[in-house]
Amino acid sequence: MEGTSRLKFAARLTVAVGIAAASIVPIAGTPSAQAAATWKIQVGANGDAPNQDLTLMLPSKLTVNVGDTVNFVLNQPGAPHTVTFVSGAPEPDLFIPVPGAPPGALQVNPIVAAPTRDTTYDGTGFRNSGIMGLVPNVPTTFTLTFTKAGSFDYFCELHDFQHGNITVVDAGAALPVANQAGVDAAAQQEIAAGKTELTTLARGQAAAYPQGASPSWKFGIDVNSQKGSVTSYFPATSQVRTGDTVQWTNNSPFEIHTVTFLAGGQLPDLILPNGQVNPAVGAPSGGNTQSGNPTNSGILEPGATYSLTFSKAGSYPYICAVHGELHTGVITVGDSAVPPANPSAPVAPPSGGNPPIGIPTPPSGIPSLPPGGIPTPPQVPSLPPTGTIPSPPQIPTLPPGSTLPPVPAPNSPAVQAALDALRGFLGSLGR
Ligand SMILES: [Cu+2]
Repeated sequence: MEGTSRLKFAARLTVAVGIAAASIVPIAGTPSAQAAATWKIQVGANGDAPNQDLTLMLPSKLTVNVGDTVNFVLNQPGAPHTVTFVSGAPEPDLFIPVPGAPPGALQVNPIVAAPTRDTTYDGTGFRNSGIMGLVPNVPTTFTLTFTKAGSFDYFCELHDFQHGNITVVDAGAALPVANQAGVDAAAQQEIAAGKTELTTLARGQAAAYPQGASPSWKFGIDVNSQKGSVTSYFPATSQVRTGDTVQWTNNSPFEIHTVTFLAGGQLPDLILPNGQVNPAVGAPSGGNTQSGNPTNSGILEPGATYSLTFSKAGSYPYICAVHGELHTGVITVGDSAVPPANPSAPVAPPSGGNPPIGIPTPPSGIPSLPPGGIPTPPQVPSLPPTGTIPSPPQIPTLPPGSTLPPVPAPNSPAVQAALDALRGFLGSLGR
């Protein structure tokens, strides 16, 4: 079920991003070094529930010998990640302006989307898996042979907190963890800790949004830590009275969501074949009253809120048009259906209630989009009306030993804000 929805979702998106990366030809590298040993790192993992994702490199730290090879293996089909080494250079932007298009038109940066060709790494240059699990033809295993001693950090382009480190020591030197079984055990420990953290987080968030008898309700969307995210409405099921108003707040620091009442209709595609965000998803519609009619919040950026008044008794299922079946809720509306109050008043988004696990605090400080900005269509990264995302002239499969090619600098804070939002946007895709 979980796999199905993730894969289905990834498939929907593949169309658009696939076009952007159409000219990417994965090039099998020529293993050069005689691999002394081959190691495996898992990229990403499932949490305890289908809506819980661990965005981690597993294990986060690994020590190998010079000449050893590491396979970075995507661990969640349909949940995209990158493995990216920049050797101290600036992180490339995930989205870049479309050459020749009006300002605001953005495309996936091929430097990020495509894998690099060179399969060896000596601590210099740019090495990147490409967007595994989303872009067609990008292999879901990224292989690097480490040819020089040193301490090398890497990260995922799609997830803010997903970092790892490979420490390379001289050939023959003793390793802290001597075999793959030990490495797997370390990964399992980190997975277990992550699962515990997310489950605790989900429980805390649920408690922060209790049921109560109030005409004015505050609901939360999503909760994150540095280990992963819980993609849920808080509460997911609830009862309110006729005439009550519910206000949702997107508490994620970097992911987008919607609150979409389909009223029996079909979930619209998120991305249109031409690569644009579907305005039917991205833009608000249907007004602010719910009585069995279709309504849509439009894309809710981090910190954004959306309110609906329920004017008629009934049962109203809703869904996030970004995350699909993985992210749903139900509101039951009735004149006397509200259960006895818990803590009566609606509670503000949690700040002190949760364990101190480094949750970024929404909603203040969250970069909001420039006025009239992204990702609400039609201001969304709109592409030229050619029906496809224009491919950049050439996909930089970087020659061995090369350094990161210059990336177009964001030319304004507005563009930077858009890029940040889109990074979260793409990171949230494929679930
Ligand atoms: Cu969602």
